[in-house]
Amino acid sequence: MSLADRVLYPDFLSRTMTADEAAALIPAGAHVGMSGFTGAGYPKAVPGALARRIESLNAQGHGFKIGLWTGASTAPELDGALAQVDGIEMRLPYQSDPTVRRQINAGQMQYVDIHLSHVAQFVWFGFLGKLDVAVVEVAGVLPDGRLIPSSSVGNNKTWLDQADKVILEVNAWHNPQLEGMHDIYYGTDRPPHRKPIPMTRPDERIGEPYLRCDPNKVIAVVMTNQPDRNSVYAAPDDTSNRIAGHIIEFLQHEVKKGRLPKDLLPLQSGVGNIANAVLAGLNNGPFENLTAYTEVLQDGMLDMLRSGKLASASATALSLSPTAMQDFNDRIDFYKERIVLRPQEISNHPELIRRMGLIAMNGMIEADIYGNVNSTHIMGSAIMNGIGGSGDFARNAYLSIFMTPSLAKNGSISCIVPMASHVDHTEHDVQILVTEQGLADLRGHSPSQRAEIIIDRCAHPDFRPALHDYVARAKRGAVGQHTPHLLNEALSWHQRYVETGSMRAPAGPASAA
Ligand code: 0RQ
Repeated sequence: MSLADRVLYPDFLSRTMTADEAAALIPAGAHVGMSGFTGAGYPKAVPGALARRIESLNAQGHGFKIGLWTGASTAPELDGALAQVDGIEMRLPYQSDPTVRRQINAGQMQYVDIHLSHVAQFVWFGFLGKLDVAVVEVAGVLPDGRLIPSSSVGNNKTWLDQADKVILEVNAWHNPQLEGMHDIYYGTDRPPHRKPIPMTRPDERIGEPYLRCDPNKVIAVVMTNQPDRNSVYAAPDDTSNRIAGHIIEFLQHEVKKGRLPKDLLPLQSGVGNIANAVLAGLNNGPFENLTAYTEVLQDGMLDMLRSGKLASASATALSLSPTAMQDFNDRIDFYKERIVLRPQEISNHPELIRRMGLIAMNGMIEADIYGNVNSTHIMGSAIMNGIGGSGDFARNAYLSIFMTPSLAKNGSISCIVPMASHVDHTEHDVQILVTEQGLADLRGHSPSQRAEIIIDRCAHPDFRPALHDYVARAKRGAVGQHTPHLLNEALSWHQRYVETGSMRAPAGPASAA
Protein backbone atom coordinates (compact mmCIF):
# COMPACT_ATOMS: atom_id res chain seq x y z
CA MET A 1 0.00 0.00 0.00
CA SER A 2 1.55 3.30 -1.06
CA LEU A 3 1.76 6.61 0.72
CA ALA A 4 -0.91 8.05 -1.58
CA ASP A 5 -3.37 5.33 -0.46
CA ARG A 6 -2.97 6.23 3.20
CA VAL A 7 -2.39 9.98 3.09
CA LEU A 8 -5.30 11.55 1.26
CA TYR A 9 -4.64 15.13 2.39
CA PRO A 10 -2.70 16.50 -0.59
CA ASP A 11 -0.67 19.12 1.32
CA PHE A 12 0.95 16.45 3.48
CA LEU A 13 2.58 14.73 0.51
CA SER A 14 5.12 17.53 0.27
CA ARG A 15 5.87 17.13 3.98
CA THR A 16 6.79 13.46 3.77
CA MET A 17 10.35 12.68 4.72
CA THR A 18 12.56 10.00 6.26
CA ALA A 19 12.51 9.27 9.97
CA ASP A 20 16.04 10.73 10.26
CA GLU A 21 14.92 13.99 8.65
CA ALA A 22 11.89 14.16 10.94
CA ALA A 23 13.95 13.37 14.05
CA ALA A 24 16.28 16.25 13.17
CA LEU A 25 13.34 18.62 13.75
CA ILE A 26 13.08 17.72 17.46
CA PRO A 27 15.14 20.13 19.54
CA ALA A 28 17.21 19.22 22.60
CA GLY A 29 15.32 19.67 25.85
CA ALA A 30 11.92 19.42 24.14
CA HIS A 31 8.89 17.93 25.81
CA VAL A 32 7.81 15.30 23.33
CA GLY A 33 4.39 13.64 23.50
CA MET A 34 4.52 10.28 21.75
CA SER A 35 1.65 7.96 20.98
CA GLY A 36 1.64 4.44 22.39
CA PHE A 37 -0.19 2.45 25.01
CA THR A 38 0.80 -1.02 26.28
CA GLY A 39 2.82 -1.78 23.18
CA ALA A 40 0.19 -0.62 20.69
CA GLY A 41 0.09 2.38 18.40
CA TYR A 42 3.53 3.82 19.23
CA PRO A 43 5.69 5.49 16.55
CA LYS A 44 8.06 2.88 15.11
CA ALA A 45 10.67 4.88 13.17
CA VAL A 46 11.17 8.43 14.52
CA PRO A 47 12.14 7.37 18.10
CA GLY A 48 14.93 5.12 16.75
CA ALA A 49 16.12 7.89 14.43
CA LEU A 50 16.06 10.34 17.33
CA ALA A 51 18.05 7.88 19.44
CA ARG A 52 20.72 7.66 16.71
CA ARG A 53 20.88 11.44 16.55
CA ILE A 54 21.13 11.75 20.33
CA GLU A 55 23.89 9.14 20.43
CA SER A 56 25.97 10.93 17.88
CA LEU A 57 25.40 14.39 19.40
CA ASN A 58 26.16 13.12 22.89
CA ALA A 59 29.38 11.55 21.57
CA GLN A 60 30.32 15.10 20.58
CA GLY A 61 29.57 16.26 24.13
CA HIS A 62 26.18 17.90 23.53
CA GLY A 63 24.16 16.33 26.39
CA PHE A 64 20.96 15.97 24.35
CA LYS A 65 17.89 14.70 26.25
CA ILE A 66 14.15 15.04 25.91
CA GLY A 67 11.18 14.87 28.26
CA LEU A 68 9.13 11.89 27.08
CA TRP A 69 5.37 11.75 27.63
CA THR A 70 3.29 8.85 26.32
CA GLY A 71 -0.06 7.16 26.84
CA ALA A 72 1.42 4.27 28.83
CA SER A 73 4.14 1.65 28.16
CA THR A 74 5.50 1.46 24.61
CA ALA A 75 8.15 -0.85 23.17
CA PRO A 76 11.90 -1.41 22.79
CA GLU A 77 11.86 0.70 19.59
CA LEU A 78 10.70 3.72 21.58
CA ASP A 79 11.40 3.62 25.32
CA GLY A 80 14.21 1.12 24.94
CA ALA A 81 15.98 2.91 22.08
CA LEU A 82 15.86 6.34 23.74
CA ALA A 83 16.87 5.04 27.18
CA GLN A 84 19.81 3.08 25.77
CA VAL A 85 21.39 6.30 24.50
CA ASP A 86 20.59 8.07 27.79
CA GLY A 87 18.22 10.36 25.91
CA ILE A 88 15.34 10.68 28.39
CA GLU A 89 15.55 13.36 31.06
CA MET A 90 12.05 12.78 32.39
CA ARG A 91 9.47 10.13 31.64
CA LEU A 92 5.73 9.99 32.30
CA PRO A 93 3.37 8.18 32.88
CA TYR A 94 3.30 4.28 33.10
CA GLN A 95 6.29 2.42 31.61
CA SER A 96 7.45 -1.19 31.65
CA ASP A 97 10.70 -1.12 29.68
CA PRO A 98 13.65 -2.87 31.38
CA THR A 99 16.22 -0.22 30.37
CA VAL A 100 13.95 2.63 31.47
CA ARG A 101 13.27 0.82 34.74
CA ARG A 102 16.99 0.32 35.33
CA GLN A 103 17.77 3.99 34.67
CA ILE A 104 14.97 5.23 36.92
CA ASN A 105 16.13 2.94 39.71
CA ALA A 106 19.75 4.04 39.19
CA GLY A 107 18.66 7.67 39.62
CA GLN A 108 19.61 8.55 36.02
CA MET A 109 16.09 9.30 34.80
CA GLN A 110 13.30 11.22 36.50
CA TYR A 111 9.98 9.38 36.47
CA VAL A 112 6.66 11.08 37.22
CA ASP A 113 4.16 8.31 37.92
CA ILE A 114 0.69 9.82 37.68
CA HIS A 115 -2.78 8.33 37.27
CA LEU A 116 -3.46 7.71 33.58
CA SER A 117 -6.71 9.68 33.71
CA HIS A 118 -4.80 12.71 35.00
CA VAL A 119 -2.23 13.03 32.24
CA ALA A 120 -4.33 14.80 29.58
CA GLN A 121 -5.93 17.22 31.97
CA PHE A 122 -2.63 18.03 33.68
CA VAL A 123 -1.38 19.09 30.25
CA TRP A 124 -4.51 21.20 29.57
CA PHE A 125 -4.10 22.79 33.01
CA GLY A 126 -0.48 23.66 32.23
CA PHE A 127 0.75 21.61 35.23
CA LEU A 128 3.48 19.89 33.21
CA GLY A 129 4.75 22.79 31.14
CA LYS A 130 4.56 23.26 27.39
CA LEU A 131 4.31 20.34 25.02
CA ASP A 132 6.71 21.13 22.18
CA VAL A 133 6.38 18.24 19.74
CA ALA A 134 3.87 15.42 19.22
CA VAL A 135 4.98 12.24 17.45
CA VAL A 136 1.83 10.26 16.74
CA GLU A 137 1.26 7.06 14.81
CA VAL A 138 -1.91 6.94 12.72
CA ALA A 139 -3.44 4.43 10.30
CA GLY A 140 -4.23 7.05 7.69
CA VAL A 141 -5.10 10.66 6.83
CA LEU A 142 -8.46 11.73 5.38
CA PRO A 143 -8.77 14.17 2.47
CA ASP A 144 -9.63 16.96 4.94
CA GLY A 145 -6.59 16.27 7.15
CA ARG A 146 -8.36 14.43 9.96
CA LEU A 147 -6.50 11.36 11.20
CA ILE A 148 -7.50 7.69 11.47
CA PRO A 149 -6.12 6.48 14.82
CA SER A 150 -4.20 3.19 14.94
CA SER A 151 -4.24 0.46 17.59
CA SER A 152 -4.33 2.76 20.60
CA VAL A 153 -5.74 6.20 21.30
CA GLY A 154 -4.10 7.01 24.65
CA ASN A 155 -3.31 10.72 24.93
CA ASN A 156 -3.11 11.38 21.18
CA LYS A 157 -6.02 13.82 21.10
CA THR A 158 -4.27 15.92 23.73
CA TRP A 159 -0.81 15.66 22.15
CA LEU A 160 -2.18 16.79 18.74
CA ASP A 161 -4.14 19.59 20.32
CA GLN A 162 -1.50 20.90 22.71
CA ALA A 163 1.82 20.45 20.86
CA ASP A 164 3.35 23.31 18.89
CA LYS A 165 4.52 20.91 16.20
CA VAL A 166 3.32 17.52 15.03
CA ILE A 167 5.17 14.64 13.38
CA LEU A 168 2.90 11.94 11.99
CA GLU A 169 3.94 8.36 11.40
CA VAL A 170 1.52 6.72 8.99
CA ASN A 171 1.84 2.97 9.55
CA ALA A 172 0.63 0.92 6.58
CA TRP A 173 0.87 -2.26 8.69
CA HIS A 174 -2.41 -1.37 10.40
CA ASN A 175 -5.60 -2.74 8.95
CA PRO A 176 -7.34 0.10 7.05
CA GLN A 177 -10.59 -1.24 8.43
CA LEU A 178 -9.63 0.10 11.86
CA GLU A 179 -11.36 3.21 10.52
CA GLY A 180 -14.59 3.62 12.47
CA MET A 181 -13.58 1.64 15.57
CA HIS A 182 -12.53 4.72 17.56
CA ASP A 183 -14.65 7.21 19.44
CA ILE A 184 -12.87 10.50 20.12
CA TYR A 185 -14.79 12.74 22.49
CA TYR A 186 -14.19 16.47 22.10
CA GLY A 187 -16.58 17.65 24.82
CA THR A 188 -14.04 17.89 27.67
CA ASP A 189 -13.21 21.25 29.17
CA ARG A 190 -11.42 22.80 32.11
CA PRO A 191 -13.19 23.63 35.36
CA PRO A 192 -15.42 25.61 35.88
CA HIS A 193 -16.74 24.96 32.36
CA ARG A 194 -17.12 21.21 32.58
CA LYS A 195 -20.32 19.46 31.57
CA PRO A 196 -21.34 15.88 32.41
CA ILE A 197 -19.88 13.36 29.96
CA PRO A 198 -22.93 11.96 28.16
CA MET A 199 -22.22 8.25 28.51
CA THR A 200 -24.16 5.71 30.53
CA ARG A 201 -23.21 2.43 28.81
CA PRO A 202 -19.80 1.00 27.88
CA ASP A 203 -20.73 0.54 24.22
CA GLU A 204 -22.06 4.05 23.72
CA ARG A 205 -20.40 6.31 21.15
CA ILE A 206 -20.28 9.96 22.17
CA GLY A 207 -17.64 11.38 19.85
CA GLU A 208 -16.27 10.96 16.35
CA PRO A 209 -14.08 8.27 14.75
CA TYR A 210 -11.20 10.61 13.83
CA LEU A 211 -8.55 12.70 15.51
CA ARG A 212 -8.57 16.38 14.69
CA CYS A 213 -5.26 18.07 13.93
CA ASP A 214 -4.42 21.55 12.70
CA PRO A 215 -2.59 20.72 9.42
CA ASN A 216 -0.43 23.83 9.79
CA LYS A 217 1.27 22.25 12.80
CA VAL A 218 2.31 19.13 10.91
CA ILE A 219 6.03 19.49 10.19
CA ALA A 220 6.71 15.94 8.98
CA VAL A 221 4.92 12.85 7.71
CA VAL A 222 6.87 9.59 7.91
CA MET A 223 5.65 6.38 6.29
CA THR A 224 6.21 3.09 8.16
CA ASN A 225 5.14 -0.52 7.78
CA GLN A 226 5.92 -2.29 11.05
CA PRO A 227 3.94 -4.38 13.52
CA ASP A 228 3.12 -3.40 17.07
CA ARG A 229 5.26 -4.93 19.81
CA ASN A 230 2.48 -7.30 20.84
CA SER A 231 2.24 -8.94 24.22
CA VAL A 232 2.96 -12.53 25.02
CA TYR A 233 0.66 -14.20 27.53
CA ALA A 234 1.65 -17.35 29.38
CA ALA A 235 -0.97 -20.08 29.45
CA PRO A 236 -2.84 -19.81 32.77
CA ASP A 237 -1.02 -21.85 35.44
CA ASP A 238 -2.45 -23.48 38.54
CA THR A 239 -1.95 -20.34 40.65
CA SER A 240 -3.73 -17.99 38.25
CA ASN A 241 -6.48 -20.56 37.65
CA ARG A 242 -7.10 -20.73 41.37
CA ILE A 243 -7.20 -16.94 41.64
CA ALA A 244 -9.68 -16.86 38.75
CA GLY A 245 -11.77 -19.57 40.45
CA HIS A 246 -12.01 -17.57 43.70
CA ILE A 247 -13.13 -14.46 41.81
CA ILE A 248 -15.79 -16.29 39.84
CA GLU A 249 -17.15 -17.96 42.96
CA PHE A 250 -17.27 -14.58 44.67
CA LEU A 251 -19.10 -12.96 41.76
CA GLN A 252 -21.64 -15.80 41.76
CA HIS A 253 -22.15 -15.24 45.47
CA GLU A 254 -22.72 -11.52 44.88
CA VAL A 255 -25.32 -12.29 42.23
CA LYS A 256 -27.06 -14.69 44.62
CA LYS A 257 -27.09 -11.99 47.30
CA GLY A 258 -28.64 -9.52 44.86
CA ARG A 259 -25.65 -7.19 44.97
CA LEU A 260 -24.79 -7.76 41.31
CA PRO A 261 -27.08 -8.32 38.32
CA LYS A 262 -26.94 -11.69 36.53
CA ASP A 263 -24.89 -10.21 33.70
CA LEU A 264 -22.66 -8.51 36.31
CA LEU A 265 -21.46 -4.93 35.77
CA PRO A 266 -18.86 -3.70 33.25
CA LEU A 267 -15.50 -5.40 33.79
CA GLN A 268 -12.15 -3.66 34.03
CA SER A 269 -9.19 -5.97 33.78
CA GLY A 270 -5.59 -4.91 34.42
CA VAL A 271 -2.36 -5.97 32.78
CA GLY A 272 -0.51 -9.26 33.07
CA ASN A 273 -0.95 -13.00 33.04
CA ILE A 274 -3.23 -13.25 36.07
CA ALA A 275 -5.69 -10.73 34.63
CA ASN A 276 -5.67 -12.68 31.39
CA ALA A 277 -6.27 -15.94 33.28
CA VAL A 278 -9.26 -14.43 35.09
CA LEU A 279 -10.73 -13.54 31.70
CA ALA A 280 -10.14 -17.13 30.55
CA GLY A 281 -11.99 -18.27 33.68
CA LEU A 282 -14.89 -15.96 32.94
CA ASN A 283 -14.96 -17.27 29.39
CA ASN A 284 -15.59 -20.76 30.75
CA GLY A 285 -17.75 -19.49 33.59
CA PRO A 286 -21.49 -19.12 34.18
CA PHE A 287 -22.02 -15.45 33.25
CA GLU A 288 -23.50 -14.33 29.93
CA ASN A 289 -23.90 -11.07 28.08
CA LEU A 290 -21.05 -9.32 29.90
CA THR A 291 -19.58 -5.95 29.02
CA ALA A 292 -16.13 -4.45 29.54
CA TYR A 293 -15.17 -0.85 30.24
CA THR A 294 -11.44 -1.15 30.55
CA GLU A 295 -8.13 0.30 29.57
CA VAL A 296 -6.42 -2.45 27.61
CA LEU A 297 -8.01 -5.16 25.56
CA GLN A 298 -5.99 -8.34 26.00
CA ASP A 299 -6.29 -11.78 24.41
CA GLY A 300 -8.78 -12.99 27.01
CA MET A 301 -11.27 -10.29 26.06
CA LEU A 302 -11.03 -11.16 22.40
CA ASP A 303 -11.76 -14.80 23.26
CA MET A 304 -14.80 -13.69 25.27
CA LEU A 305 -16.08 -11.53 22.42
CA ARG A 306 -15.72 -14.46 20.03
CA SER A 307 -17.50 -16.89 22.33
CA GLY A 308 -20.30 -14.39 22.86
CA LYS A 309 -19.77 -14.24 26.65
CA LEU A 310 -18.74 -10.63 26.22
CA ALA A 311 -21.20 -8.50 24.27
CA SER A 312 -19.01 -5.42 23.91
CA ALA A 313 -15.74 -3.92 25.08
CA SER A 314 -14.54 -0.35 25.46
CA ALA A 315 -10.81 0.35 25.89
CA THR A 316 -8.10 2.79 24.92
CA ALA A 317 -5.67 0.25 23.46
CA LEU A 318 -5.24 -3.24 22.15
CA SER A 319 -2.67 -5.37 23.95
CA LEU A 320 -2.76 -8.57 21.95
CA SER A 321 -0.39 -11.46 21.30
CA PRO A 322 0.64 -11.96 17.66
CA THR A 323 -1.87 -14.83 17.31
CA ALA A 324 -4.72 -12.76 18.75
CA MET A 325 -3.69 -9.83 16.55
CA GLN A 326 -3.95 -12.07 13.51
CA ASP A 327 -7.42 -13.15 14.58
CA PHE A 328 -8.36 -9.49 15.21
CA ASN A 329 -7.33 -8.61 11.66
CA ASP A 330 -9.03 -11.67 10.15
CA ARG A 331 -12.37 -10.86 11.78
CA ILE A 332 -12.13 -7.11 12.05
CA ASP A 333 -15.73 -6.59 10.86
CA PHE A 334 -16.98 -8.75 13.72
CA TYR A 335 -14.80 -6.97 16.28
CA LYS A 336 -15.60 -3.51 14.95
CA GLU A 337 -19.22 -3.99 15.90
CA ARG A 338 -18.20 -4.85 19.45
CA ILE A 339 -15.10 -2.80 20.30
CA VAL A 340 -14.75 0.95 20.89
CA LEU A 341 -11.33 2.56 21.38
CA ARG A 342 -11.38 5.89 23.25
CA PRO A 343 -8.96 8.50 24.62
CA GLN A 344 -7.52 7.42 27.96
CA GLU A 345 -9.03 10.39 29.78
CA ILE A 346 -12.40 8.81 28.88
CA SER A 347 -11.55 5.09 29.28
CA ASN A 348 -10.24 5.91 32.78
CA HIS A 349 -12.58 8.74 33.72
CA PRO A 350 -13.62 8.63 37.40
CA GLU A 351 -17.04 10.13 36.56
CA LEU A 352 -17.80 7.29 34.13
CA ILE A 353 -16.25 4.54 36.26
CA ARG A 354 -18.42 5.59 39.22
CA ARG A 355 -21.53 6.03 37.09
CA MET A 356 -21.32 2.68 35.32
CA GLY A 357 -20.28 0.81 38.47
CA LEU A 358 -17.27 -1.17 37.31
CA ILE A 359 -15.87 -4.43 38.62
CA ALA A 360 -12.17 -3.51 38.70
CA MET A 361 -9.62 -6.34 38.79
CA ASN A 362 -5.96 -5.39 39.01
CA GLY A 363 -2.66 -7.01 39.87
CA MET A 364 -0.57 -5.97 42.85
CA ILE A 365 2.92 -6.51 44.20
CA GLU A 366 1.95 -6.80 47.85
CA ALA A 367 -0.81 -6.00 50.32
CA ASP A 368 -0.53 -5.52 54.02
CA ILE A 369 -2.60 -7.09 56.75
CA TYR A 370 -4.89 -4.03 56.83
CA GLY A 371 -5.55 -3.93 53.08
CA ASN A 372 -3.19 -1.26 51.82
CA VAL A 373 -1.95 -2.21 48.36
CA ASN A 374 1.42 -1.67 46.72
CA SER A 375 1.21 -1.91 42.92
CA THR A 376 4.42 -0.22 41.97
CA HIS A 377 7.46 -0.62 44.21
CA ILE A 378 9.84 -3.45 45.09
CA MET A 379 11.05 -3.30 48.69
CA GLY A 380 9.71 0.23 49.05
CA SER A 381 12.21 1.82 46.72
CA ALA A 382 12.58 0.33 43.25
CA ILE A 383 9.90 1.05 40.66
CA MET A 384 8.40 -1.89 38.79
CA ASN A 385 6.09 -0.29 36.18
CA GLY A 386 3.87 2.42 37.57
CA ILE A 387 0.39 3.00 38.92
CA GLY A 388 -1.10 3.11 35.42
CA GLY A 389 -4.87 3.17 35.56
CA SER A 390 -5.18 1.02 38.68
CA GLY A 391 -5.89 4.04 40.90
CA ASP A 392 -8.45 5.52 38.51
CA PHE A 393 -10.39 2.27 38.69
CA ALA A 394 -9.77 1.21 42.30
CA ARG A 395 -10.97 4.44 43.87
CA ASN A 396 -14.11 4.73 41.76
CA ALA A 397 -15.24 1.19 40.95
CA TYR A 398 -18.34 -0.57 42.29
CA LEU A 399 -16.05 -3.39 43.39
CA SER A 400 -12.31 -3.00 43.65
CA ILE A 401 -10.42 -6.30 43.50
CA PHE A 402 -6.63 -6.75 43.77
CA MET A 403 -4.93 -10.05 43.08
CA THR A 404 -1.49 -11.64 43.40
CA PRO A 405 0.08 -15.02 44.06
CA SER A 406 0.64 -15.31 47.83
CA LEU A 407 4.38 -15.83 47.30
CA ALA A 408 6.97 -14.26 45.01
CA LYS A 409 10.55 -15.08 44.03
CA ASN A 410 10.34 -18.84 44.55
CA GLY A 411 8.65 -18.53 47.89
CA SER A 412 11.21 -16.24 49.50
CA ILE A 413 8.74 -13.32 49.60
CA SER A 414 5.31 -13.19 51.19
CA CYS A 415 3.00 -10.92 49.21
CA ILE A 416 1.00 -10.37 52.40
CA VAL A 417 3.19 -8.37 54.78
CA PRO A 418 2.78 -6.55 58.09
CA MET A 419 3.09 -3.15 56.42
CA ALA A 420 3.15 -2.42 52.69
CA SER A 421 6.55 -0.99 51.77
CA HIS A 422 4.81 1.53 49.48
CA VAL A 423 1.10 2.36 49.22
CA ASP A 424 -0.65 3.08 45.94
CA HIS A 425 -4.16 2.09 47.02
CA THR A 426 -5.06 2.76 50.59
CA GLU A 427 -7.18 0.44 52.71
CA HIS A 428 -10.06 2.84 51.94
CA ASP A 429 -9.95 1.98 48.22
CA VAL A 430 -9.50 -1.77 48.46
CA GLN A 431 -12.49 -4.04 48.95
CA ILE A 432 -11.38 -7.49 47.85
CA LEU A 433 -7.96 -9.17 47.97
CA VAL A 434 -7.34 -12.47 46.21
CA THR A 435 -4.45 -14.92 46.14
CA GLU A 436 -4.43 -18.57 45.10
CA GLN A 437 -5.07 -19.32 48.80
CA GLY A 438 -8.42 -17.58 48.85
CA LEU A 439 -10.40 -14.35 48.74
CA ALA A 440 -10.70 -11.75 51.48
CA ASP A 441 -13.87 -9.67 51.36
CA LEU A 442 -12.97 -6.59 53.36
CA ARG A 443 -16.19 -4.67 52.96
CA GLY A 444 -17.59 -3.36 56.21
CA HIS A 445 -14.71 -4.63 58.32
CA SER A 446 -12.49 -2.64 60.65
CA PRO A 447 -8.70 -2.83 60.30
CA SER A 448 -8.24 -5.44 63.02
CA GLN A 449 -11.03 -7.59 61.56
CA ARG A 450 -9.43 -7.18 58.13
CA ALA A 451 -6.10 -8.41 59.45
CA GLU A 452 -7.62 -11.73 60.55
CA ILE A 453 -9.46 -12.20 57.25
CA ILE A 454 -6.50 -11.30 55.05
CA ILE A 455 -4.05 -13.51 56.95
CA ASP A 456 -6.40 -16.53 57.07
CA ARG A 457 -7.72 -16.26 53.51
CA CYS A 458 -4.86 -14.79 51.47
CA ALA A 459 -1.48 -15.31 53.13
CA HIS A 460 0.51 -18.45 52.33
CA PRO A 461 0.28 -20.97 55.22
CA ASP A 462 4.06 -20.75 55.71
CA PHE A 463 3.74 -17.10 56.71
CA ARG A 464 0.42 -17.14 58.57
CA PRO A 465 1.81 -17.91 62.07
CA ALA A 466 4.29 -15.05 61.90
CA LEU A 467 1.63 -12.63 60.65
CA HIS A 468 -0.76 -13.63 63.45
CA ASP A 469 2.08 -13.32 65.91
CA TYR A 470 2.84 -9.81 64.64
CA VAL A 471 -0.80 -8.74 65.05
CA ALA A 472 -1.02 -10.22 68.53
CA ARG A 473 2.11 -8.44 69.69
CA ALA A 474 1.10 -5.22 67.93
CA LYS A 475 -2.19 -5.28 69.82
CA ARG A 476 -0.21 -5.39 73.06
CA GLY A 477 2.46 -2.88 72.12
CA ALA A 478 0.88 -0.31 69.81
CA VAL A 479 -0.22 3.15 70.86
CA GLY A 480 -3.76 2.47 69.55
CA GLN A 481 -5.98 -0.50 68.86
CA HIS A 482 -7.50 0.75 65.58
CA THR A 483 -4.64 -0.22 63.25
CA PRO A 484 -2.04 -1.74 65.56
CA HIS A 485 1.54 -1.65 64.35
CA LEU A 486 4.92 -2.15 65.89
CA LEU A 487 6.77 0.67 64.22
CA ASN A 488 10.21 -0.82 64.71
CA GLU A 489 9.11 -4.13 63.16
CA ALA A 490 6.55 -3.18 60.53
CA LEU A 491 9.03 -3.27 57.65
CA SER A 492 11.38 -5.85 59.15
CA TRP A 493 10.33 -8.55 56.67
CA HIS A 494 11.44 -6.34 53.79
CA GLN A 495 14.64 -5.49 55.59
CA ARG A 496 15.35 -9.19 56.09
CA TYR A 497 14.79 -9.83 52.39
CA VAL A 498 17.18 -7.04 51.46
CA GLU A 499 19.81 -8.42 53.83
CA THR A 500 19.40 -12.17 53.33
CA GLY A 501 17.44 -12.66 50.09
CA SER A 502 14.44 -14.06 51.94
CA MET A 503 11.63 -12.87 54.18
CA ARG A 504 11.76 -16.24 55.89
CA ALA A 505 13.43 -16.24 59.28
CA PRO A 506 16.57 -18.44 59.38
CA ALA A 507 14.93 -21.03 61.64
CA GLY A 508 11.68 -21.48 59.71
CA PRO A 509 9.07 -19.44 57.91
CA ALA A 510 9.17 -15.86 59.15
CA SER A 511 9.04 -14.21 62.47
CA ALA A 512 8.21 -10.59 62.58
CA ALA A 513 11.32 -9.46 64.37
O1 0RQ B 1 9.46 -10.03 38.98
O2 0RQ B 1 9.82 -9.56 36.60
O3 0RQ B 1 11.74 -10.08 38.12
O4 0RQ B 1 10.11 -11.87 37.48
O5 0RQ B 1 7.24 -8.50 40.31
O6 0RQ B 1 5.20 -9.89 39.00
O7 0RQ B 1 3.84 -11.94 39.30
O8 0RQ B 1 4.81 -11.35 36.99
O9 0RQ B 1 2.93 -10.05 38.09
O10 0RQ B 1 2.94 -9.33 35.61
O11 0RQ B 1 0.85 -9.64 37.03
O12 0RQ B 1 2.44 -7.73 37.42
C1 0RQ B 1 1.60 -5.24 40.00
C2 0RQ B 1 3.58 -5.35 38.53
C3 0RQ B 1 1.98 -7.27 38.65
C4 0RQ B 1 1.27 -5.18 37.49
C5 0RQ B 1 2.12 -5.74 38.67
C6 0RQ B 1 7.82 -9.47 41.20
C7 0RQ B 1 7.74 -10.77 40.41
C8 0RQ B 1 8.07 -10.30 39.03
C9 0RQ B 1 5.97 -8.97 38.32
P1 0RQ B 1 10.36 -10.43 37.69
P2 0RQ B 1 4.22 -10.91 38.28
P3 0RQ B 1 2.25 -9.24 36.91
C10 0RQ B 1 -4.40 -1.12 34.09
C11 0RQ B 1 -3.98 -1.53 35.47
C12 0RQ B 1 0.19 -1.56 38.11
C13 0RQ B 1 -0.59 -0.96 36.98
C14 0RQ B 1 -1.98 -1.49 36.85
C15 0RQ B 1 1.30 -3.67 37.42
C16 0RQ B 1 7.37 -8.94 38.96
O13 0RQ B 1 -0.06 -5.60 37.64
O14 0RQ B 1 2.22 -3.08 36.87
O15 0RQ B 1 -2.48 -2.27 37.64
N1 0RQ B 1 0.29 -3.02 38.03
N2 0RQ B 1 -2.65 -1.06 35.80
O16 0RQ B 1 8.65 -11.71 40.92
C17 0RQ B 1 8.90 -8.33 45.31
C18 0RQ B 1 6.70 -8.88 45.88
C19 0RQ B 1 6.47 -9.23 44.52
C20 0RQ B 1 7.53 -9.10 43.63
C21 0RQ B 1 5.78 -9.85 42.55
N3 0RQ B 1 5.74 -8.95 46.79
N4 0RQ B 1 7.92 -8.41 46.22
N5 0RQ B 1 8.75 -8.65 44.01
N6 0RQ B 1 7.06 -9.49 42.43
N7 0RQ B 1 5.39 -9.70 43.84
C22 0RQ B 1 -3.38 -1.28 32.97
C23 0RQ B 1 -2.43 -0.12 32.84
O17 0RQ B 1 -2.41 0.72 33.67
C24 0RQ B 1 -1.58 0.03 31.66
